Parts: sequence; structure tokens; C-alpha cells
Amino acid sequence: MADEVTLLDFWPSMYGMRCRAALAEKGVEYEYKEQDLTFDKSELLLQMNPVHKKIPVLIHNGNPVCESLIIVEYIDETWSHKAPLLPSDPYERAQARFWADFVDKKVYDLGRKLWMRKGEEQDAAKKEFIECLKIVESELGDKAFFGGKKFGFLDIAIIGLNCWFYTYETCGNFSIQAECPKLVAWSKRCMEKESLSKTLPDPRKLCAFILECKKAMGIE
Ligand code: GS8
Repeated sequence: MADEVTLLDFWPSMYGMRCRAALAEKGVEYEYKEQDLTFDKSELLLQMNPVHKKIPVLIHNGNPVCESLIIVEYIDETWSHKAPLLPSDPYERAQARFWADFVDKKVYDLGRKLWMRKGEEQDAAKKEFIECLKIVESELGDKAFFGGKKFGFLDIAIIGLNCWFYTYETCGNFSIQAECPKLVAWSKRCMEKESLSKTLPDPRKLCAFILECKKAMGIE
């Protein structure tokens, strides 16, 4: 029986982007179901993720898998005939998970503050955001990808930031290229992959959407 794969997602979501990127890398066909998160969460979402009621959710042959990093690992293990995303060495695997966790705990929230806050609060978030990006950049070092020569798990964990860089720069009025040139070079390298450029949203469309959200929320 062919696999039935569905992704419940919301196009600007960095978490969703991880799942889209992992599915694209593995060449898995799936049905994409865009979710309305603001007004009316679908019955399907509430049924598939009753605990957090959040996207992304991967539904594989009727079974839901929640939490983006767990989904990426699930995809890696399930479609294991394709090149692995996680490193085979246990220590390297632990390191990749550590950095993915760092991005979740620090960078994403600061990025959110960067576009949602104003004045001093925004300045403080920007300062800390840049510090965190520099820490992530130092983990990349001179490697082509986070795991070395090959695009893998940690690149996927961070890939959504790429699409958001332009929004952060626009809202925070700074240049990531000036602060973290190696990270920007990495992001360009990633987007040269057809699997990603075809899958992830246009950063300008994302920025236009966020500027609209800011307007609607009265943050300007
Ligand atoms: C976060 C998912 C999440 O925040 C993961 O999958 O890694 N730790 C989780 N999803 C958001 C959309 S992206 O900002 C969401 O579904 N929000 C709806 C809500 O909070 O009600």
C-alpha cells in the first residue's frame, strides 16, 4: 500500500518549513493542508494535535506526529532508504540536537520579539538576537553546512530562519549580512538546492505578510 502522507501547516511557519524541507529532501509526496490558526482551527488539527493544537502535524497513514523536530526525525527514520539527515555518529547526533534545541529556545522567540515589539524592547531583542545568531554562526564555522559537507538535520532545523532574515532586517532595521556574513553565505548555499527553493516561501512575500500583520495588530 502506498504511503498516505499529509502535512497540516501554515505557510509562514518556520516550524512547518522544517517539515516541508525534510519531505522535499527525502522526495516524499504528500498532501499539504493549509490551516487557519487565527479564527477557526480545523477539526482535523484539533483531532490530530489535541495536546498543543498547533501546526505542523504530519499524518502518516492516519497516525499523527507532532512537534517539528520530532517530525523531521520521524521522516528521516521512516524514509531511511534515502540519504540520512541525522549524522550516524551518536556524539554528532547529540550535538545536532543540542543546536536545534538552542535555536528553538533562543533564536525563534527573539526573532518574534524583533518584529512584534517596539522601542527599547525591540532594541534589546535585536541585540540578543544578533548575539545568538553569532553563536549559531560560530557553530557553522567554515563548513559548507552545519554537519560538514552535506546538507542535513541541523540545516533543516535552521532553514526557516533564512526565509525570515529579510523580515527581521526590515522590522529591526539592521543587516544580517553585515553581522553574520558566513550565515548568509550558508543560507544562499542552502537555497541553491532545488528541493528547498521550490518548497520554501519567498522572503519578500513573507515580509509583506508580516508588515500587514503588524498593521492589523497596531504595531508600527
Ligand atoms: C511549535 C509549533 C508552533 O508554535 C514545533 O512544532 O516545533 N514547538 C512547536 N506552531 C504555531 C505556528 S508557527 O508560529 C501554531 O500552531 N500556533 C497556533 C497557536 O498557538 O494556537
